[in-house]
Amino acid sequence: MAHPLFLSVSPEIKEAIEKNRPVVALESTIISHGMPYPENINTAIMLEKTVRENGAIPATIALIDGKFKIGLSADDIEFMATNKKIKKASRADLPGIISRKESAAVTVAGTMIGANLSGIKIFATGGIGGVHRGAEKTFDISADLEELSKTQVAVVSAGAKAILDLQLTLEYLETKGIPVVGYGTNEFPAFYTPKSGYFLSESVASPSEAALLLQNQWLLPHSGGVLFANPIPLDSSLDPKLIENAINSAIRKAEENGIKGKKVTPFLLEAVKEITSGKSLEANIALVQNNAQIASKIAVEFSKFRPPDLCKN
Ligand code: PSU
Ligand code: MN
Repeated sequence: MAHPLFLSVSPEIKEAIEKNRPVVALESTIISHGMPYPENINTAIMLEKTVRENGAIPATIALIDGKFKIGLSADDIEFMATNKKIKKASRADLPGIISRKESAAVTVAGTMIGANLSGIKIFATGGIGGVHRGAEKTFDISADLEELSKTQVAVVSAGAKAILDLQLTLEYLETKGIPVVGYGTNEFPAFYTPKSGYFLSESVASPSEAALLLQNQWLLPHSGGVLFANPIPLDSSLDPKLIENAINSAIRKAEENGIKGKKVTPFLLEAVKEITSGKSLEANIALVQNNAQIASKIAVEFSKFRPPDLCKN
């Protein structure tokens, strides 16, 4: 594929993609807007290490000086973790930021676009954005959902953040034809806890089963992404009542402060962290690590398929 001029892929990742070796994309909004310093930088470094330990090559993605950088340097990661003014870029923000040669953290949607442009098919994150509680009035629905419907990247998540309306998020995913696949579970996880009470019709039990599902998804016409829902490990999971109360207080606080648009998600995550005395942050770190691990294993299995496999019938 011809690469646009605004795509800059690290030599290690470029070679891995060309040789069909496993690569896992990692996002930068979680560093710049999802976690405080220094937990954010430590998590970003830990995730890259986790991916390597599980047999794949990490590709942390951000916009740096107007280029989609695939594979951040240590300096880039430090910049994303410490710069307080860094923007948060989703699909709609990309052309402007690229044209002005600005830097920005990319959301799940933004990371999917960068990954797909460079040929990376597997991406690990914490939780996707979704339909916010009260969306019937605010229309606040993350562009992550639309992106999942059209960009062929697999997103390994712990479900959608519990600050959202999970039922409406699942309905939206269904309408958009996005496969939501439980990893080792038939219940949609609720980010900080493994259970939401909403059940899934699809699940896989192993990385190879997940990789096969991806192959077949991408042989179908007009298919987009796949959302893998991988529950937080039980020993890191939070008490459901504690987290629900914290979320309700955080939402009230956001309303009182008139928080809107892109600021909603970071504001709620920070407020929940304060209310739970940091417990939500610990859980968040544990679940992304778990997702990075599973994503790497899926990437290893997926890399065993070669283009000829796609043509066999
Ligand atoms: N999950 C987290 N922390 C985060 C996010 C998700 O645990 O910071 C980010 C992701 O980048 C996701 C974004 O794409 O929040 C969704 O933002 P919005 O609701 O504004 O689309
Ligand atoms: Mn939003």
